[in-house]
Amino acid sequence: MPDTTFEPKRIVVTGGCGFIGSNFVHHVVREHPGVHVTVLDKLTYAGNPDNIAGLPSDRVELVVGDICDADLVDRLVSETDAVVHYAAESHNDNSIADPSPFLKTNVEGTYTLIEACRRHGARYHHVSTDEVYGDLALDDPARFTEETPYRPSSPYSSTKASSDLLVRAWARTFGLRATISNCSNNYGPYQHVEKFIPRQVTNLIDGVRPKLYGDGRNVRDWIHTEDHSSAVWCILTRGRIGETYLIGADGELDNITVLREILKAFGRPEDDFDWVRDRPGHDRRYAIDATKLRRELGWEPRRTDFAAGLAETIRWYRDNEAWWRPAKEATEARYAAQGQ
Ligand code: NAD
Ligand code: TDX
Repeated sequence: MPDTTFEPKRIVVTGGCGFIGSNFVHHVVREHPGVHVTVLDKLTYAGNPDNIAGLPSDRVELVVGDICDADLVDRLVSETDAVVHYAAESHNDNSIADPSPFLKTNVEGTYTLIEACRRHGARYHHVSTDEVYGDLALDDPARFTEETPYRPSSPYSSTKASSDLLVRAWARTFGLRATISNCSNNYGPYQHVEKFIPRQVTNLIDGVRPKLYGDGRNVRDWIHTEDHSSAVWCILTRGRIGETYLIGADGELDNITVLREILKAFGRPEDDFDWVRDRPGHDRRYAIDATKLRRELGWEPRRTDFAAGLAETIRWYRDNEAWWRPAKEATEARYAAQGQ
């Protein structure tokens, strides 16, 4: 275990009105009382200020703006101890339909942030994805580790990989005080209805059949977003500068198994769904080996009962229709245009 701890008093959280970033903001407010959070968020279709509504105004400030706005970013970074960077275009299907905002936000946005952090000597944590490693075969005993070569498949994952490489280069060349984490698939409340689990749950609430891509056997390694947040805090405060840590909770499941679990929760027969057009370049399997994070920093996930976490998430979508309803129609129209 490291014997030095970084204790930030002020942090900037980019993308703090999105799914995972807002969970992190709640986590910090709840678990770390001395810390002030400035959220920088552009409020794209995926950002919703309601995600952080009700948090104490002396602890959390929302700045609506773009991470590509160098002047704004410079000012905010000059006033903070650390930046935790979640803001991104995050959805693979959207990146196939139009890659351009992914390049702008994920690559140029990261560049803008790390330039400001190097100017002001701020600590920087970069939130990334296991998708930078490409995919594994279903029968491959291997899992991703920090040593796995980068081999991204989609426009989304290639822009995330690009941003990771910028951070590595800035750490080595300019001494940027950076860490990187690559996490597996998150689930939980406040996830946009374009993503797999919320899409199927809200379809079923609407009496619409769920939609499964390909043969349904693609494997994702699920982690509750609360466990992702505790891992990011752990790396921010105790991780070694310049290091990458993989985050995962041993949650491998194929899509059809997850879908059948959701159908069961709605009392629907297990084949009550539609097969739809597969995603081009669809990654087969993701699997994380989080040994480094567990051994070196002593982190452990707590929300490892997937069935319980899924039931709670379904309940949240049933109870919070006003939150997801405004995005549902446009999302489904987009999918329909793509034959999905
Ligand atoms: P999300 O799409 O729910 O939220 C993204 C947030 O970023 C939104 O609030 C949006 O308004 C904001 N944003 C987008 N472009 C911006 C810009 N140019 N300037 C400022 N703000 C901007 O995403 P998410 O699922 O919460 O993912 C958050 C981060 O975690 C991303 O970096 C993603 O790559 C990473 N990640 C996600 C998963 C997952 O399962 N969803 C897994 C591993 C890593
Ligand atoms: O309707 C659907 N039907 C379906 O079968 C949708 C929306 C998805 N799928 C499949 C595709 C994937 O195999 O479900 C799986 C999960 O899909 P997504 O929710 O789109 O997630 P994924 O592409 O795995 O990427 C997610 O995890 C890694 C996040 O969106 C990324 O931001 C993160 O980096």
